[in-house]
Amino acid sequence: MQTFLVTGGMGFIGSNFVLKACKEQWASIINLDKLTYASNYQTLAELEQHPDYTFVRGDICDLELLKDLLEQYKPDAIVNFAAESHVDRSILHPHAFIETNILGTFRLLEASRAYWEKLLGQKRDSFRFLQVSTDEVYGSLNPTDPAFRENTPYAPNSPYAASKAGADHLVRAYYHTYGLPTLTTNCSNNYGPRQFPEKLIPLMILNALNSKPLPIYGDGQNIRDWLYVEDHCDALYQVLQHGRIGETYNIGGNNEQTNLAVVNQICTVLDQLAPKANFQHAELITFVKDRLGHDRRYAIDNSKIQRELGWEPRESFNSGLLKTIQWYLNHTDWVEQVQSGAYQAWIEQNYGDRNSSTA
Ligand code: NAD
Ligand code: TDX
Repeated sequence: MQTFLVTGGMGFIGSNFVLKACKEQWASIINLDKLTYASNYQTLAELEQHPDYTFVRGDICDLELLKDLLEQYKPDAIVNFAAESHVDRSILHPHAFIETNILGTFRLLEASRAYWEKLLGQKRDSFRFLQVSTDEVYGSLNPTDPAFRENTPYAPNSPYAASKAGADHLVRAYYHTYGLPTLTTNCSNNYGPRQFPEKLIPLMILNALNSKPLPIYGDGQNIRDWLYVEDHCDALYQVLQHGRIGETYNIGGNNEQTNLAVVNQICTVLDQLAPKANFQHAELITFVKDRLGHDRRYAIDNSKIQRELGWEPRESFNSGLLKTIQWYLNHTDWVEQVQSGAYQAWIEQNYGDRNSSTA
């Protein structure tokens, strides 16, 4: 069996990838994660005794640690999920985004290059460095613009997007300059189990369950393309196995939705699964001040990954959203853990004074 060094595997997408990798025996996993606010150690508690899983707490900015881990575990691939990932936080406090997303990726590339250059034969030929990136690097689309393709010029608009773009450029440079066998994926908005409830879908589910306002930025007409997280993980595995080195693959759900439509759909499902006696959940919708520099629309053209690797999204938005809501309803312990005092304090500090009006 192969060995993958996964970074950020205690976060949302990384943890879903690690679980799938262990369940479907894709590889032995070494999970390197700093355990920031966005991670929850309990997320992968079920793997603690798994023979193919090792957790290491650490920072991708720590070059010596990276070199030691590569020497010790001799992975066949590195899958870089580790990142600061929340756009609103990047607007308020960009520093950590530059550190982890740019400097951390740079250090990981440096360690990977030193390791890969010493490999021999088949192990060297088959080694891969996979950079897990985002559609936000391409900037914002107008309603009639064609969807992002792999050759769409980068035009990041938020500090988060700019930091991911910087990292992607470094990955590209390490392929072109040193021949490091890299792959880059640019994926649209993921949803599913284990997402930290600062992101739209889990935030709205948990606020609605707790009868709290559902804050919609601006007019609610911003469009995102939503992909179920397990479909994303399958795509990443296909790219690792069969992607052409040095290439970029866009990954999306063919599922453009306005934010208001997404939140209304969550409310409709919750009216069925967890009805309130006196009101319907949609009555909690509250329009609030818009995000600074809020990108209007993202859309992904999936044709390259579909054509070359035969991947396409499988989960429909209706069933994926239902599964996601059910997961949050069935995992109240996990929810309580992530809704700790520190998280609540951050929300109060940053959004407590937001101007708002009830819809
Ligand atoms: P997340 O915030 O849920 O998880 C990030 C994980 O990285 C956390 O476990 C955190 O502890 C860890 N981490 C942060 N800084 C670290 C560091 N310096 N060293 C080691 N670990 C560190 O993020 P996510 O939503 O799971 O996103 C994972 C990756 O996928 C990111 O690179 C993100 O840019 C990308 N992506 C996310 C989406 C999405 O919709 N969530 C879409 C496309 C791409
Ligand atoms: O309370 C909210 N109200 C609201 O209207 C929140 C948290 C979000 N929104 C809007 C902003 C966006 O238009 O919903 C949309 C989705 O917001 P987020 O969940 O914060 O995601 P987004 O900013 O689109 O970025 C996400 O997708 C791409 C991930 O967080 C990134 O890591 C990923 O790269």
